[in-house]
Amino acid sequence: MKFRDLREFILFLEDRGDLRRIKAPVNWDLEISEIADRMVKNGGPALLFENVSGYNIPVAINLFASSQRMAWALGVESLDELATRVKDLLGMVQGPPDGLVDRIRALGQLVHLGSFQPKTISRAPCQDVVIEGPDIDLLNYPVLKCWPLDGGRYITLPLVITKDPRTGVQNYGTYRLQVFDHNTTGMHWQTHKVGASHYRAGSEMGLKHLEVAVALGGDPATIWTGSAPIPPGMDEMGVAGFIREEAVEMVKAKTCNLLVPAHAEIILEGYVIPGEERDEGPFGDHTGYYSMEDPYPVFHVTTITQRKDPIYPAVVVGRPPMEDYYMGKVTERIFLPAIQAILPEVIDINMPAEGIFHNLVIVSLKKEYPGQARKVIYGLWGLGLMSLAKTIVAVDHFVDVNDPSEVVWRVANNIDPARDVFFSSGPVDDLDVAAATPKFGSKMGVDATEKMPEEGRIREWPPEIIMSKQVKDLVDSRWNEYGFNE
Ligand SMILES: Cc1cc2nc3c(=O)[nH]c(=O)nc-3n(C[C@H](O)[C@H](O)[C@H](O)COP(=O)(O)O)c2cc1C
Ligand SMILES: [Mn+2]
Repeated sequence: MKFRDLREFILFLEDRGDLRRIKAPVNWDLEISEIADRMVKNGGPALLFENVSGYNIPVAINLFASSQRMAWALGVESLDELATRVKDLLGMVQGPPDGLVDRIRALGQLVHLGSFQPKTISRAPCQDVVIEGPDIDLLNYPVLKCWPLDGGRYITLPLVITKDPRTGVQNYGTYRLQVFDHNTTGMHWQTHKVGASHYRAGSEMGLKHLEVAVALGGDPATIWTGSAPIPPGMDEMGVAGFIREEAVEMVKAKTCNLLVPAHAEIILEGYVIPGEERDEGPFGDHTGYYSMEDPYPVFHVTTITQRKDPIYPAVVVGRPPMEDYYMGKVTERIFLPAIQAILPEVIDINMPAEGIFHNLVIVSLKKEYPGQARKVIYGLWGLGLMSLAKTIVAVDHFVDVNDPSEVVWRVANNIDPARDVFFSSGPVDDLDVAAATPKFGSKMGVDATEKMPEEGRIREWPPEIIMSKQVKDLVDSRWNEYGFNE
């Protein structure tokens, strides 16, 4: 299960009966969005719209919109396989391997890692056609308008590539692009994202232009890395290579000094000018609310390269769960071992769809000393984009964080609100709708673990209700006798 590009993945999904081709004419203006939304909510297949009115370029959507498709996209049948590989890798990096067998395995992995580094090739399908000057028109692509109050049409699944002007290291991020006209778009990298930090560094250094390339399509693991908060300075393409167990092939962009994925469908090349900003929005966002107008940099497209017959990839976000939930869930699974490397008492984490990642995090931990749940909550608030988490709820290790019924039952029972709910403040997501001011606001920690005497609960914790094994066995053995199975 290795995909060179988007079309191989599409054919694979079709082969598995998990992709539908729609030949009926459909409109880019809200209609595709409504169809895609219904399909995600009903567990439907990936969609390839082959007849978008006014266009001869098909639109692929919902490619990642289920746990199974997301796993396949990353080359595995189940995400656990990938999480285990990440765990092994981290174990190897962290501590010295124990026995000889471990040592050989670790060595093998390291050698392997080398071969997963991106490779630069000189001729690439994404550059089969080169479009320049007056021929550039972003509206030649079936860019979607997703929701009625949207301020325009948005490119929703781009891989935005920039280079840190201080270090030269490339970053890849999925930041939507509002199409302003034939050759400019908004560049919606939010404050806490790596693209925005490159932009601020470029401004400080007095750069006239910050080069930007945007890849649409590519192999699915590469596309996904754009949505993952890979630590800055770590090359996403190395991560994609590790996931696919095969190096990602890159090619030098035609007109800027950036490497782009060779097997993408379409590449937009251009730049942003530090200081030049324009209102972007409104946009029906993954919060389930519109994000209203806000100034963001303007992306000037100077060259487009593409395949001869490109496929245009898109997602629609809105009230959860939607496609981005499944993309983010992988991040949660893959980053868990990394979090455990720093907070070893953490057992599991769940960011439920309704909490759209930054609103609600549920974490279970093996508590051994007083205050440990708070240590974990504060620890998470110090980790990368976890710093944006508005509410973190901590439960004991035996609680299944993925079972909302159990979580609500335990939390509601276990907390003495004045003692166990505590507040802090810090950076909040640009998309937060509640904070009084943008970007800064309050946070809530909920310690729903069973309390120790030192934590202020001096009464003994009551036993949980569990029927005795003797009686269970008795009832099992007499079940038919009661007449229930007749
Ligand atoms: C479908 C989708 C759309 C997204 N749109 C945006 C966006 O417009 N702006 C943004 O800052 N982050 C957006 N994100 C989240 C970022 O891609 C994510 O935070 C990622 O870590 C950014 O890359 P970076 O860590 O290199 O900055 C989106 C994620 C997904 C899955
Ligand atoms: Mn990144």
